[in-house]
Amino acid sequence: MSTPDLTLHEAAEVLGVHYMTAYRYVRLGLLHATKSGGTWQVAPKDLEVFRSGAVPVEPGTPKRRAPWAARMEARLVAGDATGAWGIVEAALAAGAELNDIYLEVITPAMRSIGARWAAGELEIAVEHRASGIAQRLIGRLGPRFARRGRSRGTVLLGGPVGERHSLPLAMLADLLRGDGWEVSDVGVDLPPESFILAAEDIDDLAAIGVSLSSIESEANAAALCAALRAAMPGVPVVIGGVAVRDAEHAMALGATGFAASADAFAAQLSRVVATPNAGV
Ligand code: B12
Repeated sequence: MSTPDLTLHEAAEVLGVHYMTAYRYVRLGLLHATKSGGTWQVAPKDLEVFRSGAVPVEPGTPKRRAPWAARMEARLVAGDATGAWGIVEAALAAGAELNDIYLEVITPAMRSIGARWAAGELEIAVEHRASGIAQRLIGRLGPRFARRGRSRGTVLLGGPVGERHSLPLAMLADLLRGDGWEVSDVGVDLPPESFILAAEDIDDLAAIGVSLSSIESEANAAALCAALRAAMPGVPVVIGGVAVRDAEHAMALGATGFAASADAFAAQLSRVVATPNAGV
């Protein structure tokens, strides 16, 4: 017979800490617990993992880098928005940069959730709930990416008709803002005509970024690239996102350029500013 789960009060007693301290461990994803009938339950094996130090007690302790992404994933899967924000705060307090929170914490957590959903391990409702929490985290973090001073130019970002993955676009927008660009994020599922109107409205348009996460919207992405290039000659139209395999795929979709990541795109944009006719 297996040993029964402990209540969080019992787990706190075993650990010799106050209940609220044990609760904080759960919130930070340090101690795995599940909620049953309104109370937290800790499996003896999870308590052992915690006690063995496999997950460090103090976030950011030297030489034992805290597994922030795994903790974030646990909070997102549990639907625990407060705990997820706690992970963000703990990671920042331990010295993580804002970019790291997006690229090293939230992104791997969301990708893993996507893989687990695709493998049939997680219900779609769990993935949707996790997306909602990620959206709120981005909403709170976004304003911190703002840079003072003159903008380097404006980048227009959006996704084609049918595309529903707005989170990648929102994170990309903040990462570029953090790099000194003004960003106009017109969102996903946008008809080419509206995208073009938004482009025509920008005086200092440096480049257009099209985001494609779902291969189902590939044909619409190609139509969007063609329409943008016809309406905005000379403006680089770069495509990226998890559904774009490589530069060859990007060219086949009619883009003028490809970037495999937000960092790669930022580097390309910097080259445009340094040499205005270089293209992206
Ligand atoms: C959350 C999510 C959803 C949410 C989206 C919520 C939202 N508001 O965004 C919902 C539930 C709506 C959803 C729906 C679907 N989804 Co979904 N989803 C995801 C998931 C789990 C996370 C996406 C995310 O937030 N990633 C985190 C971001 C930051 O990471 P990122 O994509 O790497 O973004 C970075 C870079 O790619 C880059 N980048 C992004 N865009 C661009 C653009 C340019 C120009 C450049 C330079 C760079 C760049 O910069 C970003 C920031 O660093 C992914 C899993 C995954 N691997 O991404 C699946 C995933 C993208 N979804 C998938 C699928 C299959 C679907 C559905 C078809 C499911 C279905 N049967 O209904 C639908 C399709 C909807 C549609 N038509 O678009 C597949 C896509 C496979 C494919 N390539 O076609 C994935 C990969 C899951 C999987 N493992 O199978 N999904």
